[in-house]
Amino acid sequence: MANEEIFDKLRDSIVNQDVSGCVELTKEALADGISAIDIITKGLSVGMKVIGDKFEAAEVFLPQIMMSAKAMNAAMEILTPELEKNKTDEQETGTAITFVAEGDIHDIGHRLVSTMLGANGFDIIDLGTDVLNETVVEEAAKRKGEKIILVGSALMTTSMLGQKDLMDLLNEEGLRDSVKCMFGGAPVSDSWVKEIGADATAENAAEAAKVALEIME
Ligand code: HCB
Repeated sequence: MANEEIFDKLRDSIVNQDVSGCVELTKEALADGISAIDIITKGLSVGMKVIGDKFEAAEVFLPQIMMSAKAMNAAMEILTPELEKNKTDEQETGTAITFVAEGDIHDIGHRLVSTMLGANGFDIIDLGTDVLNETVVEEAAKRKGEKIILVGSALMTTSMLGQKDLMDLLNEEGLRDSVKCMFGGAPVSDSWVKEIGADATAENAAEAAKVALEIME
């Protein structure tokens, strides 16, 4: 099967909530020599975007999205060890404190970004989902003086607003200059990141790792 055909089938398996089909196709794609990151960005994530758009258009409902997420998670169980295989043991890369904004439980992209940062030499402190800004600031304060990057995800326009509050809180606590701040998730844009005074954003997990390495240099 040509790669494009496999990517289309991976996308469709997510859109059609075909959990076992998605797992089989993922294994097949790996066996064909396609990289885990391409399987995710060119196949599975495209499917998640399509199902999200269908949800917005009221063509599908929450149970269908949950099944699509189940298919994505099943594929990620196979792909995560592949992503970790390329782990570099570089010293001094720094620590990434990763989290999903308060009120937001979308964690698929967050876990993917955390895995990719770990594979690129960062020590990961994963605070999970629905995280209070105060918790993030507390973790950053404990490590003042170390090389730290805060890596926040928000998938909803509502939870994204909390990123501005986090930047304000870091400023109030005198911590802004001791950490780098990168935010991402579907609604996060370059202009938003500039507006709130953060350092960077990234479209996907591979780019997030690249950008994080650049801004930590
Ligand atoms: Co959810 N949901 N959802 N959802 N959901 C979205 C996010 C909508 C956009 C769908 C839509 O309407 N089009 C929408 C938000 C609308 C808005 O605010 N503008 C929405 C809504 C409304 C809701 C509920 C409120 C629905 C309801 O209950 N009525 C509810 C909210 C629950 C809550 O959080 N309090 C809800 C629930 C769910 C689930 C539980 C069914 C499920 C989540 C399962 C889980 O994560 N464990 C879900 C899902 C799966 C989605 C969509 C379909 C896919 C999200 C996803 O996993 N994408 C999403 C539609 C969409 O995003 N277009 C929809 C795949 C991953 C790989 O991509 O964007 O998360 P990603 O991450 C990328 C990228 O952004 C970047 O790298 C990642 C990897 O490549 N990145 C970073 C991420 N974080 C980064 C950080 C950095 O520093 C840098 C880069």
